[in-house]
Parts: sequence; C-alpha cells; structure tokens
Amino acid sequence: MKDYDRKSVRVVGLFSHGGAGKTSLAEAMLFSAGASSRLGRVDDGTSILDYEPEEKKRRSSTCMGFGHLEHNKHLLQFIDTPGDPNFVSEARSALRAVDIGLFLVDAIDGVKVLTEKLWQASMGAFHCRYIFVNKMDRERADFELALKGIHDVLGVQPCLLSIPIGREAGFKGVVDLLRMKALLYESDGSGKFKEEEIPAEVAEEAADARKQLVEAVAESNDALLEKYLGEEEISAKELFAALGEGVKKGLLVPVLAGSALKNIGIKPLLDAIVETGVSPAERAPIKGTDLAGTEIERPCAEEAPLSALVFKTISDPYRGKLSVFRVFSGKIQGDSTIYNSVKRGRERIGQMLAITGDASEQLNPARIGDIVAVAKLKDTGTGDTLTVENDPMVLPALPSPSRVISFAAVPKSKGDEDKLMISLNRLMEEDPTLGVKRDLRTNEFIIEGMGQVHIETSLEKMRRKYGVEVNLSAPKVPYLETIKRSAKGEGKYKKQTGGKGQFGWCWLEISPLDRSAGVEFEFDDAIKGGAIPNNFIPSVEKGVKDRMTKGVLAGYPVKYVKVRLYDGKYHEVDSSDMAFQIAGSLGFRAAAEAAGMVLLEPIMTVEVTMPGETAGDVIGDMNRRRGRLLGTDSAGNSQIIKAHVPLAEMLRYSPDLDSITSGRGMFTMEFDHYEEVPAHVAEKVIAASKKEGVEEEE
Ligand SMILES: Nc1nc2c(ncn2[C@@H]2O[C@H](COP(=O)(O)OP(=O)(O)O)[C@@H](O)[C@H]2O)c(=O)[nH]1
Ligand SMILES: [Mg+2]
Repeated sequence: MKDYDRKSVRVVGLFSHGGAGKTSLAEAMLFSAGASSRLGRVDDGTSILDYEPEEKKRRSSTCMGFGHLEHNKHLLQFIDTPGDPNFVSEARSALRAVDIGLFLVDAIDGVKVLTEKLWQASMGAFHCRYIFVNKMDRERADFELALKGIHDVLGVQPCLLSIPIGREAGFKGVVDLLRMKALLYESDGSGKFKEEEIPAEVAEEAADARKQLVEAVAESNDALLEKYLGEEEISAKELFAALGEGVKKGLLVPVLAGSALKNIGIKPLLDAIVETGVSPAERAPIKGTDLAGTEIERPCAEEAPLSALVFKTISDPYRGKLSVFRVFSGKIQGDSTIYNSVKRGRERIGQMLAITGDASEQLNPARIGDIVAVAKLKDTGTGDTLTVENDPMVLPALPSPSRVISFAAVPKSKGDEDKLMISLNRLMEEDPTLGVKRDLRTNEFIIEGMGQVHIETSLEKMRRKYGVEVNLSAPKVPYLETIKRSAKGEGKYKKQTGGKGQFGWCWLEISPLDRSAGVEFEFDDAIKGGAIPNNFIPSVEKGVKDRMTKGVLAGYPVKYVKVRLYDGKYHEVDSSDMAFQIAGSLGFRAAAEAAGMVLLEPIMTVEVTMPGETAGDVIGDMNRRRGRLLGTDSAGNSQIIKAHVPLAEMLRYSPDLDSITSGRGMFTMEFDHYEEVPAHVAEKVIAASKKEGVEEEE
C-alpha cells in the first residue's frame, strides 16, 4: 500500500442503528473515490464489505468491515460496523480504533436508540464527529425532521455543510455550503455530477444555511467571533481553518445530506472529512497504564514507543487467525518481534496486511493510524495491547458485554463433541461476546450470547467454516438437590449367580450441612469393629458420591449433605470394591428418599436501567417472574431497579425488556445464591426432568 504523511490520514468509523445505510455509504465512498470499480449493493449481495455469507443472507452486517480509499491525496481508512443489538459490541470495539465518528441518520426513521447509545459511547473515545443524513431519495424523507432528531435526541446543534436539492424521487443533488455551489447528480447512480450555480428553488434556503454556518463557526472561535460581531469580512480560508479547529475539538458537528444508494452527496462528505477531520497525529495523547498498573500516557507520535490495540480477531479458514490492530504511537516493521503487554509475552510479526472487504494488500511499516491485520500471532487475543518490551504500555481493555441469552447445544453427529469444542473456541476468539460452558452432567454445551440471532448466526458460521452442525434447545437451569432433615438408609447389594457372588451392605445416616458455610459434602467413617473392612470404606464413599452427582430427585447434583457410614456387613469371598460402591449408592438413595429432598435454584441479582415512565411496567413484570425488589434509584431521566430473580425466569429476559421499554432498557445479571424452589414450580421441573429420562437405570 502507498505510504502517506500521517497528517493526511483519516481513520473513520461508521456508526448508527442497523439499516440506516452505513454499509451502503461505505460502498458509495469506495466507489466515488475509485477504490472499487463497481458500486456494491447490500440488497443484491454484491457488497464488498458485507462479504461474509451470513451477512449476504441477512442483507445486513454482522461484523466489522474494513476499507480504505484515497481522496484529495489523503488516505481514508474506515471501519463499517453493525448496528443490530445482536452485534453492536463490534461497533463498541470499533469506537476504540478510530479517530473520527461518521454517524448516519436515516431521513425517514430519524435517530433511533442504538444510534443514540453509540453516540454517547463515542464521547469517551474521540471528539471528531460527522453526521450524514441518508436516504434523502426515499419516500417520506424529511431533512428537517432528521435535523430535529439530531438536535433533540443527540443534543447536537447541527453545523450544516450541505443541504438537499429536491426530495424523495426528485432528490437530485446537494448544495455545498462551503463552496456555495450546487452539485447536480446524474440519476444513474454513477456518482457523476455537474457543479453549477445554486438553483433558484433552494437559493434562499442555501443563503440562510450558509449564514448559520458562518455564525456557528464564528461562535466556536474567539478570534473569528470578534471579526464576525464587528461585521468584518471573514475569508474562506479563515472560515475553513476555524471550522477544522472546531470540528477536531468536537465543538462543531458537521451535518451533510445525501443518498448512499443513489450515490449522491458523497463528495462533499469526503471533502469535509479530509479537510476538517482530525489526523492520527493530532489525537490527544493515548492513555493507559504501565505493567504495574500506574496510569501513563504517550503522545500519538511515530517517535514514541509502540502502542497498538488489537480490537478484532478474524478467524479465517484459509489464512488462520488474523489479529487486527490499530497503531496509536510508534511504528511496526514487518518481520519483527513485538511485546504483548497483556499476555506478557513476545510475538513474532510476519507480514502485515491492509484489508478491504475480504481482499488484502501488504503494508510495511505500519504507522500511526494504520489498521493492520497480521496472521498467526500465537497468544494474542482481542483487547490485547501490542507494544515494546523495554517500554511497555497497556491500553484500557475493550468493554466486556454481559451476555444475555443462553442455549444448550448438542452436536448433530455423535462423536463431534471435540470438533464442536474446537470450533466454538475459534469462534470465541473472533467474537468475545460469545461464551461457551460445558455442562458435564448433561454433556451439553451451553452457548451464551447477545441474542437469539447472534447465537444462530454464530452457529451458521461454525457450520460453514468448520463443518460442525448442532441442535439447539433451551438451556437447563443449573438446579441442585439437597435434604432438609436427617435420615438413615440401608444399601444392600447381594447377587448369587453361579460361581463367585457379589456382596456389599452398608447403613448410612445423612444430615444437612449449613449452605452458607460452603461445604458441599462430608464423609464420616464411623464403622466399628471392622463391620466393613478398611479397604472397602473408600468404595462406599465413591458409590455415595456417584449417586450424589447423578441426583435422586430430578437428576441434578445433590449438595450440602454430611454422610455418616455407621454399620455394614461383608462376605469373605463375594465382597468387592464394585459391590460396596453399589451398596453406597443404594444406601444414599434410600436415606435421601427417607429424608425428603428439595430442589434449589440459582437466584440472580438483576439491575435494570430504564426510562422512568416504564418503571411500573418493568417492576410488574419482575413480580410475575418471582422477583423480589431490593431497591430503586434514579439517575437523570432513568430509573434503576435492583431485584433478586430466579435465573429460571430470566433466560429470555432481553427481548421482553426490549418490548416493555421500546428498546430503551438495559440490564445486567449476576449470580447471587441458591434458594429452595417453591413446591408448585419444583413439581414442574421434576416432571420435566422425568420426561427427559434423566431419571435412570441401575
Ligand atoms: N432508498 C435508499 N435506500 C438506502 C439508502 N442507503 C441504504 N439504503 C437501503 O437501506 C437498507 C440498509 O442499508 P445498509 O447499508 O445495509 O444499512 P446498515 O445496516 O446501516 O449497514 C438496504 O436495503 C439499502 O439498500 C439510500 O440512501 N436510499
Ligand atoms: Mg451494514
């Protein structure tokens, strides 16, 4: 890839709720700049950026897409992000890798919740932001309404750099308010336009908008404000300079109009980003810590020691693992050794690549602002910092999402368990929002993620890349069994078939252990006078433990029980390890049944944040979920409630909370303790487990 002076580099992320047109805009930018020879389209699966089969099928992005282009001798590197709640953590990671946010507002739908959330999240990451009001060609497109949303919801005073000429089907171009020229586009989507005088139909509007622009820029800049108030002439050069300064600091947010699909209004957008956007060299010093955890910062300069954030891992069936990182300071040469300050180990960097869609080209060296992919780093994962060993820095970790939904998965073909585990691990490398646990009792894999679509898409990807297919079912709650009283039981195993027989006999007393003490099992050997020979005592204990793992009531593990072995009988010839194991297991079951068993369920601490007006509904819903309110709090317009809720009632909370709060609610959930399941609920759990045949044999 060609090298550029770092002042001529722009690193841009595209953000908004799904469907506003980010991918289409990125395609239009690539095409307009001549970086692609055709205009890729999301709808017919020809998008360069949405190239993964899952994205083509859904006609929507599921992961970050990378691209770069040249405009007016500047290099623009960009990251297209998904805006669907199932995949939005990709966008949150991308926020950390760019210097400039290009936010899209749909001219029909306006500013939706996810755009608002990402806008807010971006505040902590960078200052320099642009807004593109897209879909001006669509029916019901309303530029004024979009501006109102930008003002009311995002709290931004739009600094208009272009306004639309025509609306809906009649949308034909924009007025570039910096140059005060009309760009009238051909209707074929080629992006070709003629620069003309501003047509009469928008002349007045354009003059007004220009006046407001000059005023807004003047207000952001003391020197200019004086001139402006003194009604002195402000030159185009001065205006540009002050605009750039204001935009870089985040005092001014340029807003431009256009249509990604019709390829209209892209040039003024690229002009604006190139002329007023912040470069990687102008970023405020990057903050992090040293290895001891002390806060340090480092200038974003090539002379400074290396700091680069690995913000994405792509697992590619052909190229293997690709780690994608952004360089903030220093530089990296190909074929060199660098230091991973999170894993605290050296890594060998081979060839470095700049990627566009699924294509790549070599890059060397990697300099500040570069987004680089390297293959086969051995220990590096998403969120790690690449740095130098003699002056290491650790950049803040990426936000870790709390997973909200989980399913149990079983491979379709028996014997695929290992393959499944390996491919799930690969997927997790690529996607930190995916989690996998093995339930040893049921042998199921519990897959956790951000939503049903997220999990389904991940499994589709797994089938395509690694050829493993699974069946999904609702997950099982990790119930436990325990006893509430003491009781005694006898375990007798006696078999006489032909030659050598089997003989084992034991008496057990079981009693409950205090759950809060945390001891789950105690075994007390109280055999006197050799009623059971010493060498068979461990056999009895093993049999007891085995029974406890398999459960008595409903197939869930039994915990918090003390077992006292107080009597037994043996036979000189027929007694064996196996016979006493079976006796122990039978004895435990008999004692447990005599004691009466109860089911325990995990109780979670749940914290929900929602707009105040929906709090009543959220609390009502919590009550129906057997929740116990612990407290409420408010923060601005939001209400926060805390409650203890059984996990069994929270498995699919996310979609329900979304519908109660119209997508404005958020929640976190954490295990707190186990509690007895109420009888009427327990009955159903036991019946369900019997039906599944967990109850068994012997
Ligand atoms: N009419 C019209 N449709 C658009 C425009 N931009 C995007 N779309 C359509 O909106 C849908 C979502 O676009 P996409 O680029 O995938 O949005 P993303 O989810 O933000 O990446 C697709 O059907 C696009 O064809 C536009 O400017 N005008
Ligand atoms: Mg997209």
